[in-house]
Order: sequence, then C-alpha cells, then structure tokens
Amino acid sequence: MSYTDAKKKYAALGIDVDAAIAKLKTVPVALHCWQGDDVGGFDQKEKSLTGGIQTTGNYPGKATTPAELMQDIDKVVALVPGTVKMNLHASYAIFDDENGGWVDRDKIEPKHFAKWVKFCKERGMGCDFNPTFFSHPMCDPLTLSSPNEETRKFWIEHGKACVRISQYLADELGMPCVMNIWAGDGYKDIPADRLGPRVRYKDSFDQILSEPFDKTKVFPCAESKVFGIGVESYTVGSAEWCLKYAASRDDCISLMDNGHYHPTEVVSDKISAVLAYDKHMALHVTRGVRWDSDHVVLFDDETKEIAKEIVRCDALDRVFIALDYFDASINRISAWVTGFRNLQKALLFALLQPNDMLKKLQDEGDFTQLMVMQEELKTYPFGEIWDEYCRSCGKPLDGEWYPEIAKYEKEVLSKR
Ligand code: RNT
Ligand code: ZN
Repeated sequence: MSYTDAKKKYAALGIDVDAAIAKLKTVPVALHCWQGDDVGGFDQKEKSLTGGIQTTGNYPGKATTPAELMQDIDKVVALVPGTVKMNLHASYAIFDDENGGWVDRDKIEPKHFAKWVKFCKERGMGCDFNPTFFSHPMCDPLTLSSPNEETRKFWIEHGKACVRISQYLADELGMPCVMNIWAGDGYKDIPADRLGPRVRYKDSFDQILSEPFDKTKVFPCAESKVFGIGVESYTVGSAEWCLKYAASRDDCISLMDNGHYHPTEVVSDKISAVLAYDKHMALHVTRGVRWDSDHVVLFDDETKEIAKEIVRCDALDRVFIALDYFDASINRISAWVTGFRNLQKALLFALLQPNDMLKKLQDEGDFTQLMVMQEELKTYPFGEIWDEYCRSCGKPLDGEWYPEIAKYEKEVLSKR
C-alpha cells in the first residue's frame, strides 16, 4: 500500500494525517543523557551506582568523557524524528580549568553546565534537569530524609543549586526546564519510623523550593517510587507522598515513572486522574520487566496506551514527556534510538486514532462497536504514515538507521 492509499484509509475515519504529523513535530521529548554511560556521570571517580537503581551489562564502547557523550548524542539525534530536548543529571557537570575545576554537588553552579548550554543552543534544543541524590559518599544512605542534619543540609544545598541551574538552562535556551526530584531514600527492611523520614523529606523539598525561580519557566517535579534494590521495604517518596506533595503547592508537579508501580498498575490509567486536577504533570517513560529494570522502551501496548491517554486528554502541551531507561547490555546508541523512535511511533499512532468517534461510542454505551473499532485500528496501515513522518523530518526510515549504528560502532565505539 502506498502512503496516499494509507492516508485515504485514515481519512475515511475523519483523521487528518497531515495535521497529526505536523502536531507531533511540535512535541518535545526529553532524551536522557544517562543512557550513554550507564548513569555514570562525570563528577565522581567511584562510579558505583547507588539509590536502588542498577544497570546491567558490559557492552563495549560507553562514553567516558563529555566529548564522547556529546558525540554519541549527536548520533542519536541524527537518527530520530521529532523534537529532541536534552535531559541532564547534575552528575554530568563539566569541570575544567576554565571554570575552576571540581566542586562537590552542594557547590555546583550554572557555569558547570555552560558547555551543555552551548551544545543545546547549537542544536536548537531545550534542556531538562535533575539533581543527583545518589552515587555519592554523602548518601548515608539517606539524603533528603536523613536524620543526620549535616547530610540533609548538604543535599538541600544541592537541590537549591539545581534550582539555580534549571533557571539558567530555561533562560539561556528559551524553553521551560523540568527539574525532577527523585531520591532513592528508603530502607531494606521493616522500619521502626516511617513518618520521621517523610516529614524530613517534606521539609527538605520545601527548603529546596524556597530558592527563587520563575514558575512559568522552571517546573519542579516529585518522582515517586514503590521500591528499589536494597530498599525493598520502604520508600520515603512513595506514590502517595509525591501526589500529596505536588498537590500541596502550586510550584511542584507530579512525575510518574511507569517502572515505579506494582507490576499490574499502569501509568496510562493514572494520567487522567492527575490531569483532572493539575494543569501539568511529567512522565518518565521506561519499561520495567518484573521490576524497575529500565529496559529499552518498545512499541508495546502500555507505551501506546500512555501515548493515547496524553492525546485523548488533549494534553500534549500539559504532560512533559521524558525517557528514562539504561541498558548496558546492547549497543547504547541503538538502545537510545530504539526507545526514542518507539515513543515517537506511539505518539503518532495515538494521533491517528479517531478519538472523538471512540468517545462517542463509549458515551452512547455502544461497547460492542467500541471494541470492534479499537481492535480494527490496530491493523490500520500505520507503517506507511510512520515512514512519511520520518521522511518529512529528514530522518532515516525503519530499516535504514541500524546500518549507521553498526558503522559508528566499528569506526568510533570500538576504538574507545
Ligand atoms: C530511578 C528513577 C530516576 C532515575 C534517573 C537516573 O528509579 O527512575 O528517574 O532513573 O533519575
Ligand atoms: Zn525515573
């Protein structure tokens, strides 16, 4: 089937394919820098990952310097359609002689991200930001909820520094900066006091957000989690804590990571619940396999359902979308590109659903036809439209980009 025929099939359902393609091009999706080096960062010599997260695999060729990471990101950007926004962790600060060399996380400044700003500016990208409350000697192992005031103060100062850096990124790049707060604070075994850490966590968030910022440009988020490796029994920033915290103030939004819930819970069902109350929310799109394993995002049912929810709620400008996974067992550039393209596919697929018609069937109680329609839409000629989207973005079609990765692996990665 040709693109023209495919377009006609969708048009028969009242779908404007050109409008769907044009719309998707305007939607920023944040690309997580941490897929390129297994969440290593540049600020610590000891690269052991803590905070309940884990990368597995030892595929050769990972980026070990800012220049290598940027080179890899450029390769990714060349192979994905759509609007890429960068997403940095504080641990990716760049220290050099020009900016005075290394400082600890409580002392980082905008100047440590000047090279990233230059990188984004040259590519017309915005940038999101994340304070890094893990993989650091000051994790005792708690951070923002620690009973040790010296520890907590250190991490609050880190959070405040990150607010200033987020403001800098938003100002320099002229695009909003989503600043996500996630800390893996919790306990391996049954705690004696669940309230104390949660009260301290709240106070720490309040102190961090007391740092002045422009609420129209910087969007702080609270990311919840159910459990992590080594913190199986109790997580301070649970789903309820984060929802309540975000609800308690007008300058903090909820961030939902679909790897952070019990395995039968789905974020696709949670989006509308938050949007019924809040103007904005944020997502980390990942793929948990039995646990928060952060596998590469696929074009699977839940990714499609998440995308459909955002589109059906007419919320492409209300939901900040970011990727969050880290696979060290396969070519890392391919992992990045596969996940980014799949999220784009899911969004395009969602934009090609006759949502008004389906809603009408639901409201009229015609669940028989609703089921039939939803099933038949699965085999509509989506591939032709996807190809056209890639073409119109000037990016490779499926089948064309992997050879580029193999070439890059041979010429660049294998020499590292
Ligand atoms: C961890 C959270 C968090 C991290 C990144 C690196 O479970 O998902 O978002 O993955 O901040
Ligand atoms: Zn996450």
